[in-house]
Amino acid sequence: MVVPRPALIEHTAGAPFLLSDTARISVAGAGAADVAGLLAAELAADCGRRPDVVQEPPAFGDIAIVIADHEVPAEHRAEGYTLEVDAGGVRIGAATAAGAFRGVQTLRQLVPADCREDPFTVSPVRVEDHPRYAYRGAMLDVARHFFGVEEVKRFIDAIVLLKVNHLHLHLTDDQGWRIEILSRPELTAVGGRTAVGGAPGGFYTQEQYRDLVAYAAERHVTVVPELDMPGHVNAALVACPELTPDGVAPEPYTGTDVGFSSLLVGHPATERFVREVVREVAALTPGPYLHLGADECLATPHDDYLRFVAFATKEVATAGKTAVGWHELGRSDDLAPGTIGQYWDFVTPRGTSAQEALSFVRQGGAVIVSPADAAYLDIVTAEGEHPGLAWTGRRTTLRSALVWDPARVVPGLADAHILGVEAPLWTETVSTIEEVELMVFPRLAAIAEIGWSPAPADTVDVETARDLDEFAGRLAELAAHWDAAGTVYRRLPGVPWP
Ligand code: TNX
Repeated sequence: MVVPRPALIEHTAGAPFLLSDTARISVAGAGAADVAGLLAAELAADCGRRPDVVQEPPAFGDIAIVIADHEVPAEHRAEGYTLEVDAGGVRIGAATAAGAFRGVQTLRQLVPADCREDPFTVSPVRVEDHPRYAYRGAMLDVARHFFGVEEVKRFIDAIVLLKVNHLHLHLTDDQGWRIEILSRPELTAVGGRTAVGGAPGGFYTQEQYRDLVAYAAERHVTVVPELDMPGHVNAALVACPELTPDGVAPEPYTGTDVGFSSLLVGHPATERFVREVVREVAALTPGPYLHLGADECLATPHDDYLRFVAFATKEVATAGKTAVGWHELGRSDDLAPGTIGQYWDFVTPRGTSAQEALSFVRQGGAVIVSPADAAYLDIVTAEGEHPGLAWTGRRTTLRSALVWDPARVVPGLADAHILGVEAPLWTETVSTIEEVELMVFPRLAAIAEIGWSPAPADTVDVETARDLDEFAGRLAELAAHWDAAGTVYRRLPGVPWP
């Protein structure tokens, strides 16, 4: 029954709802018709029937989508919704189109996966739901291996079912530059050609990228573009040799090491480069965030690193966006105010990572929590598995992905300063979209549950709060929908898979 677990779900008495051939989707309120159009398309794809969308009050047996402020309490308006199912019909109430769209995802999961049966029924239920965190993200590394627009759209289709609302695209790295920059066509013409292990490169033209961002936005997903700097820049240096100390381009890189490349800090050509790429990507981005990476800068001297991130986060602010960076960015106490940190160290912090994460809060920002030993979806689930990396030193099982809590990772970092959670998929070893899905599902469902479902009570330990067996039961029901949609997932042990 529904992943992520809703804040409140009540199975009510009475006869089930039956979707007849004459059922319609009745809409009221701004944005309801668009959400209804997506639901109609989903019912057509999943169940082989497309109800008409009508701007009329619902009749017996219709699905109603109503968007109005009073449908949800003020504090849950952004994405909250109610869903009621009984013999008379289905009703989704929300204050925003985003809320209604989240409610539609719950309905899709309540509809039987084998809904081609004529007519299908949905058991009576009442749901009152809203997310714990505003940010629930998935990251796709399109730099190590490239994934085209249609593949990323398919990925978006799969993540929205879990109410994931941010797609972080890791657009640049040593192995490739994937976003067209009009003022520097060589970044993609040269830097876009390569990928790990000699795989075909590729890039998004600005037009393709806009189309992708619009596709995501229609599904209430915000794209967060990442331009990783000052490290992870070999592909940019190959394309723009004026950025190197001697003006000589390095060799293209198709291996999987990290931490060897760096921009030349304080160099006027570097500043011009940062300004241009940040401005163009900001202009392509309707969402509030632009991610600067700034991780693993082992080839950048410490003082240069500090100087660079102060400069670059302010360039992002000047371009009208909020900078985001991996937690190393918190080494600087001179970030643009409000800069967001993304914590990637373990569920139990090591070294200075906790301190670095807290630095974002001191500077008026917040933190996205992505512990590498729980939320990195490229880490193997079993020893010797391929694809996958094993640098964390332990497998990331379904249990490791589920049994932790964002507010119990960094001491002193509570929900008030946590923007949300994100599960990154790095693609050094992942080269097809099927492999992407195999790594992402089902573990993304655990991260989505942590991001959406209510916080466990302070008095309850996290092992007790996250009931793996109960989760596994809901996951198995969800998997029937994955099967129907052709989404690939790994049949991890401990789940009664369909
Ligand atoms: C670390 S943690 C990276 C990436 C790698 C990933 C592989 C972080 C911000 N960067 O460069 O792809 O590990 O798991």
